[in-house]
Amino acid sequence: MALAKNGCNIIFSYGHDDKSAENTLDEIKKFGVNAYSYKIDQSNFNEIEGFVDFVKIKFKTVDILVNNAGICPFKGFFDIDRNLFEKVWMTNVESHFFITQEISKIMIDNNVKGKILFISSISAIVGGEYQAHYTTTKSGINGMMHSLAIILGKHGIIVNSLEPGTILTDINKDDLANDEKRKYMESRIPLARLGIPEDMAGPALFLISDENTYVNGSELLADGGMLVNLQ
Ligand code: RM4
Repeated sequence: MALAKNGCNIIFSYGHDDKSAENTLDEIKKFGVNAYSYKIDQSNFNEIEGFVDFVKIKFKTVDILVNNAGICPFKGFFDIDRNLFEKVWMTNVESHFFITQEISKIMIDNNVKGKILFISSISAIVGGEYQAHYTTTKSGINGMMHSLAIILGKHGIIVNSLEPGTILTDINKDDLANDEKRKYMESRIPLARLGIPEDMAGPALFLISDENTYVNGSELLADGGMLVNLQ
């Protein structure tokens, strides 16, 4: 929404909620920009090519790529089977690797000095008892970002990660429905509240805007102070 508000034409992918996607598309279009949604199971490698082809059909080139898709089915380490691990890995890491490979080719072919932002997480830096699969993927995203900052930096493309803390979205709706857990997470945050998506807009916008001319290969933590709040 922040990108549309700043005049960007948008293509966004979504996983399953058609109604929510339709509402989001309507809201984006109110800013007078071209916008399209595309339904993709980002855990299914075979769907990635179709998404990239759609982008190429709708837009001549791409200036900004935000790799955001991610899932976190909370599960104990010993209860995570291979299917679940692979679904989380494909959605959170592998899909972004290959979508970024294709979109950065479009940027290079059109000589676009673009911006790429990975939505990583505080969970790239710290663990979670029920997130062993998820934290692995968020660290993996940062490792990918570091190398792409070198490889794509040579083409003038800037690549960074944003590391949200505990932000209220569908990803943790069930987990934070537990009052005790929610109160514990809130107690960890000096700003005394969980984040909301709008709190991520400012930091994200900076990293992908023309204002950012030299921050490349960086990880920007946006967690309200949670990580440093030991005592
Ligand atoms: C974040 C962090 C939050 C959790 C989400 C799913 O990285 O761990 O606490 O709610 O993941």
